[in-house]
Parts: sequence; structure tokens; C-alpha cells
Amino acid sequence: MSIGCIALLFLSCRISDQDSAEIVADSGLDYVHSEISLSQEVVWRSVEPAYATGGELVDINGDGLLDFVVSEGNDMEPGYIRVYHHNGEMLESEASFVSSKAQFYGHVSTGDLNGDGWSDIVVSKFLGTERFDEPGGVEVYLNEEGSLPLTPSWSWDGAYTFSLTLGDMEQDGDIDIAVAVGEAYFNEPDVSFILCNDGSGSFFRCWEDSLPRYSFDVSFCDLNRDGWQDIIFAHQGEGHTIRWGNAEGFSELPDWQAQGDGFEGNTLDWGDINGDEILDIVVSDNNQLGGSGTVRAWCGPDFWLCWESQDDKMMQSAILLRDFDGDGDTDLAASSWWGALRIYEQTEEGLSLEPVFVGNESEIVAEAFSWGAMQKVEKEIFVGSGMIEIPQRRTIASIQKGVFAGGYLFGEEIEAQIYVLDKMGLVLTDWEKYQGNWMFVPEPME
Ligand SMILES: [Ca+2]
Ligand SMILES: [Ca+2]
Ligand SMILES: [Ca+2]
Ligand SMILES: [Ca+2]
Repeated sequence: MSIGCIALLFLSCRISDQDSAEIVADSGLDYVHSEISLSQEVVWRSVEPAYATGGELVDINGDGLLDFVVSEGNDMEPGYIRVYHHNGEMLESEASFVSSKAQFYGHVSTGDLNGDGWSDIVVSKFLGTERFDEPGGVEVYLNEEGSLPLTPSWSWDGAYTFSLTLGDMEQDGDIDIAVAVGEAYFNEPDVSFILCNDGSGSFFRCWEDSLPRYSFDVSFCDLNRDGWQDIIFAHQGEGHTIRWGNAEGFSELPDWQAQGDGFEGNTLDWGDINGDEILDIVVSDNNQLGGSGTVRAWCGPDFWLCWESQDDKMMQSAILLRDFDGDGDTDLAASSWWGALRIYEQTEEGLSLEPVFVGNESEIVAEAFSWGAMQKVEKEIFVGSGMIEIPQRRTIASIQKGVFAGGYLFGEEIEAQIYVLDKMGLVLTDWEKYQGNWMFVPEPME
């Protein structure tokens, strides 16, 4: 989308979902549970020994079923990008796509970087081949009409990065990469940065932080819904930050920084956790290096500390904000290193202070969650223009016009199919080498 479009489509560019988009085909399917009902049963587990870290459900081969992309390595042992394709019944237990070169990969993000309708993947390489003595970088794998290349389509080396995210900083309709930078065990802090898309799937540095810090997660999100994506970083050793987006991009200095202590950010997510329809942020703070060991939320519009998990302190890791019980509000999934899957439920009183669901498996070492339809379900056609926040962060089944990443659709014209929330699965990555990755489903899932 050009600057001209922003003028022409000002309303649709600056207002998210309802005003700029309509669902033109409603399946009529409802998925309503009165309480969280994830099954204790593990319905899928991958078999390869690996230090799996990143993971996202996305349709790689265009058959309308979600595949699971995993990035392995962490800081322990080089691993691969793997794709567990959906075989029609379930994810395959052994990945049929494996990248060619093992690396110390951190987290992975997916979106359409070159506007061809196929989902591409971008991965943080946490460390280089000399492990803690050599920085990693960023690798892009452009989907070639249903299959990923064995080696990166584009790459850059020179920073320790554990996580990255995809969004559109300048509202030009192509997808940029925000890179969270820092390795806190042995290295000095460093600056996080954004790689802007030149439109053809190559990237150049177009913004960086004013200060070196330790950043372990980052997200683009239009928190104040003014039509510009804002940027959120989870930090270690200092407060998490927000910068407001505008036509000039982001300021070097944060516009907001969490006050207090206990900051050891592992994962962040955004959503409305208290039902006022204003977006909030949630961050897991690990306690390996002195952090709080809790999951905490800062509520918009002023981002005051509005919620903190009251169950045991632990090495908090993966979190995800989605509607796990299908009652229309956003709940929180959380896990820790060597802990159980926990779900905190939103009710009229807000988010429960302790989990309403605790899984039987108590030694999971989760690093990423993803939530998506695991069987063929009805889809809705979604049309609009500008930047659209996808309702309930639902997963894209296919896209005819526009591009998508990170819970948003972008384009002068947008036409996409999104899955209804039905037959859902919750997958998580696990970096205990011989445990594999896991999937839980709500019960009953037919
Ligand atoms: Ca693509
Ligand atoms: Ca904004
Ligand atoms: Ca809220
Ligand atoms: Ca809910």
C-alpha cells in the first residue's frame, strides 16, 4: 500500500476490523464451551531428538490443512527447520521437510513476505557456529509454491537473536521483520532492529533501538488501534517496552517502559485480557537469572501492571493468548521449563489468578505455542482493505488478495479465507531433547 492509499483509504487504513472488513460468508458454526476443556490426552508427539524452540501452525503446501513449522537448536545443539505436514488425519510424527544445515535456531515466524499467496518463514539464528562466541542472525525461507527451499532464500549474520516477528512498520503493504537481539549468559547487550522489505523478499535495516539491551521477544501490534502497528519488546534486566508507530516509524527511545523489577522476559503476547476491548500485553518472566518467575500483564490504554500469576513461581517460558474455551474472550496458555501446560481463563472477573487447567504431563519444556484448526473445517471469506486485525487471531486458510503476518492482514484490497474456530489443536515445542513436540486438543474433538 502506498502513501496515496493511506490518504484515499484513510478510514479503512486507520480503523481495524469491523469498519474496514466484513465477513461475507459466515459458516454459522459455533464453538462454544462453558469451561476450559482441553484434554489431558496427548494426541500427537514428534519423534526426532532435538532442542525444538520455535513453532507455528501454518499451511505450507496449500492443501487447506495446517502444517507445523519447527525451528531447533536453541543454545544447546544445532538443529533444523522441520515441517510436520498434515497428512489429512493428523500431523505426521516425523517431519518430511528438514532443512539442510543444522544451526542454533531460536524462534520462527510465518507470513507472506513476497505477496505470492504462499506462507514464507523467517527464523532467528540465536548463535553462530562457534556457539556463544559467534553471533547468529536471520534466515528467510521463501515458499516455492508449496515447498520450502533447503537453504535460506535470504540471510544476514551479525547478532544474537532469539526471536523475531513480522508486521508492516510503514504501511506500505509488505511485511517487515523486527528482530529481538541479545544473549545474556556470556555476551554484552546489543541493539534490536527492524529489517524493512524492499518488496522483492530482500531486506535492509531501517530502524534500530537507541540502546543496547537484552531482548528476547518482540511483537508488532496496533495496541492503540490508530492504524499504525506499534512495537513491543520483552527485556531481561530492565522493563519491557512499547513504542507507538506512526508515519515516521518508531522513536529510538521507548514511549513506555514497565516499571518495577523481576524482568526476565521470555515470551510476550497481546490481546484483551479484561474484557474492555482495549488491547493488553502479557509477558512471561523466567526466574533462572533472578526474574520474577511469574506471568504478568500490563493493561491498556495506560499499561499499568494489572495481573500477575499467583500460582508457583517457575521458569516461565511459552505463553499464548487465544480463546481456548470458545466463549468469545481471550484466555492465557502458559508453560515453563520442566512444568505443566496451564490455562488461565477469562471470565467477567477478568483473567483467573491461578490456572483452571493444569496438564498431567509435568515435565514439558515448552518454548512456543500455536493454536489452530486441526481438521477440515468450514472457512469464512474475509474482505477488506488497509490493515486488519484478524478477529480472534484466527489462522489464514488461503489468501487471494493482500498479505498476512502476525495476526494481521494488509493490502489495498484484501480477500482471504480464515478458519472458523473448530476442531482446534494446541501444539507446543519442547527443548528437552528426547521429548518431542506435543499436541493437546479440546475434548470432545470428533
Ligand atoms: Ca510467499
Ligand atoms: Ca498504533
Ligand atoms: Ca483490555
Ligand atoms: Ca475464553
